[in-house]
Amino acid sequence: MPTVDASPYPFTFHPESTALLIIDMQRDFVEPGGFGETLGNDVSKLQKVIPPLVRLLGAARAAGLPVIHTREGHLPDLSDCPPAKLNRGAPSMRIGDPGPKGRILIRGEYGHDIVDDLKPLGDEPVIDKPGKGSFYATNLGELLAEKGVTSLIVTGVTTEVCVHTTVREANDRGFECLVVSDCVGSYFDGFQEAGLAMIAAQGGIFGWVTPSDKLIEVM
Ligand code: TIU
Repeated sequence: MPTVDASPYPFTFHPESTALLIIDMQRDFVEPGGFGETLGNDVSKLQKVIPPLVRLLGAARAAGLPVIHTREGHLPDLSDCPPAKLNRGAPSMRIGDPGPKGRILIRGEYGHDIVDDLKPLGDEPVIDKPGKGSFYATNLGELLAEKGVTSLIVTGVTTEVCVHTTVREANDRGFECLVVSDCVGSYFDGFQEAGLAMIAAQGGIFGWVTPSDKLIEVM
């Protein structure tokens, strides 16, 4: 069985029960003029995730692992966006407002879609989610059960928000999670470091962490 050098100890996985999960690699988070920037973030910080993630995605496809993409966003009428999310803080634009890449964080808009470099193939499921977690109000749990997946290779953005929420949800559902350190990204350097440390601390309380080169070598 493939084993990857990881923190806090090596991660062993069965290729037939492991999927690559790519969380929210949307223009709205990684490009100017989207949701991330409206919240006051420097979106260029997330762009460095793309090249290693392109390599990892290629390796996963070549190895035949299922690949699942997620997108955070809302219905055009905002009926799935709780007021607590819509009205929070003082962003420069709110969810649903017209931005340069379409309505902010709305399904079907250009800005809501996945960046070109990581475009899903036709047979790769894309899970649309209204929340930070990938399991909340989605069919991800059922999809993974159908595919017999019990381990997740977790990538995407942002480390301390949607990646962490998803990894925590996955843990409570019994999945083993390997988080790929250079394939997840944060707008905040301190959160990136702490977010990764939290996953592997306490004997791997939420899972394992490894850089992409070690994983690609094993794949
Ligand atoms: N703001 C932020 O860091 N993240 C989000 O709002 N969503 C995701 O992480 N995808």
